[in-house]
Amino acid sequence: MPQLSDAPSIVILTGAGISAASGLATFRDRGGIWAQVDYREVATPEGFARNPAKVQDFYNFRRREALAVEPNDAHHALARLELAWPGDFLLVTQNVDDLHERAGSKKLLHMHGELNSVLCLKCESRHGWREDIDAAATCPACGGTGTLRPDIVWFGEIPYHMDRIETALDKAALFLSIGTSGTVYPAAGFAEMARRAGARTIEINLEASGRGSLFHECITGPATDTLPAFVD
Ligand code: BV8
Repeated sequence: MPQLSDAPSIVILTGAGISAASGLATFRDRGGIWAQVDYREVATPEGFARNPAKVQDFYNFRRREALAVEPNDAHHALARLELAWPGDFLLVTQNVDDLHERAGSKKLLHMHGELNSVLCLKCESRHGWREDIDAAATCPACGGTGTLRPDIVWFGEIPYHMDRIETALDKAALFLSIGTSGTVYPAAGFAEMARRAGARTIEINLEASGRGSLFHECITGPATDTLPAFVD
């Protein structure tokens, strides 16, 4: 663990690898989600326009799956780090599950949306949602039927909270990249942005993601082991 006084401001980026030990599949590892499903069919606005039922089924399945699992030691370690951190703290997750908040994280932004939220295509309202979305689902705000989509940022859409994230990266003294392959932009560019702004950058991953020049340090192994060791 670095001296806390050396790191008044921290930004942490998490990806699917942090939820792997809870039982949720990652995307690009062997046997991952994108090895089984074509992302263009289920995670783009064009795919949704072509076959909304297929997209709803994909997210209904993942919503049910995420509700059935529990946060792991890595999620809990980050919640403890937030409590102990003396300076500004921001946890940015690419994950659409709610395991960070269920572990107790509060200073958290979901840049790719959330499985437990729906977006109405008619009135643009957002609502907490833990059920399947089917063709009969009704928008709680406008009463529209069949107008709800998962509140997920698909490829080609603009990720959420970018202004707040970029402001935090600009003044970060420490940047942690945890359990992400760093292949999807703009998140894949955060380490470089933080490093350029003067942050110490650390990758914490099962194995090095091969982006060594971006990081001052790389800690390898399952996040459930390495993160508690790093934090405590
Ligand atoms: C945008 C939906 C403009 C949610 C997801 C060419 C060049 C540059 C960019 C582009 C390009 N062509 C297209 C683009 C843009 C595109 C993009 O980046 N494409 C890539 C693929 C080239 N990006 C976009 O379209 C984004 N929008 O750019 O808008 C803009 C931006 C800013 C401001 C203005 C305008 C929108 C991206 C949204 C994508 N949505 N999916 C869902 O269904 O879940 S992406 C998908 O990948 C996931 O959702 C996830 O969020 C994201 C990242 O994946 P990872 O979390 O990293 O998972 P992965 O499987 O890859 O890696 C897991 C890692 O964990 C591995 O490294 C593994 O080793 C490790 N691991 C495994 N087990 C453990 C572990 N680590 C530790 N412990 C373990 N136990």
